[in-house]
Amino acid sequence: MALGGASGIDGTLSMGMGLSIIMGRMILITGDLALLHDTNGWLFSKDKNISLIVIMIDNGGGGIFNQLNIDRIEEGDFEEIFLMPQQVCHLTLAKAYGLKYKQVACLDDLEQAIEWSFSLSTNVLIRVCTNSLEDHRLRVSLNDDLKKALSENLSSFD
Ligand SMILES: Cc1ncc(C[n+]2csc(CCOP(=O)(O)OP(=O)(O)O)c2C)c(N)n1
Repeated sequence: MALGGASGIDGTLSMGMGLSIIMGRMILITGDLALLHDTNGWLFSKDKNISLIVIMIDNGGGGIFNQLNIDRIEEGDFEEIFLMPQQVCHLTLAKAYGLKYKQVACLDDLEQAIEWSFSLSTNVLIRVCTNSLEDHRLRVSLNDDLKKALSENLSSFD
């Protein structure tokens, strides 16, 4: 089962841990900032048998804001106010909590990392690095292609 926080970024890890206690192994897909907001959720690991696989998409902060075209705001620093990139190393943090962790080097490695995490039956952190600007451009281009394909198909019904 996959779990994703739809709105607030606080407490996503704790919610995943809680659900995993009741329902067994599951995957939490989270951003690097959201995870940082709630790493103490891993304190639940102590003396409990929890298998929450955390797949963290690390794009160096709140990459979602790159999609809103608000980089042209008149005042304030977009990076400081919205992206908020942090210096904390999530893998070192995971180690401090006694977790197993893995860095995924490329998308092809992701499947292997997930298989590895399934073989462990414990809490795991998998870190996947992406570039939020490139991700945004890819989404826009996929969106444009989809619109084009749909309008071509619809016009063939005219
Ligand atoms: C409690 C709370 N504070 C602030 C926000 C505003 N907010 C929405 S998304 C986001 C950044 C999330 O960053 P990250 O977890 O790295 O995910 P990404 O943007 O890369 O998808 C913030 C601060 C929120 N939704 N909830």
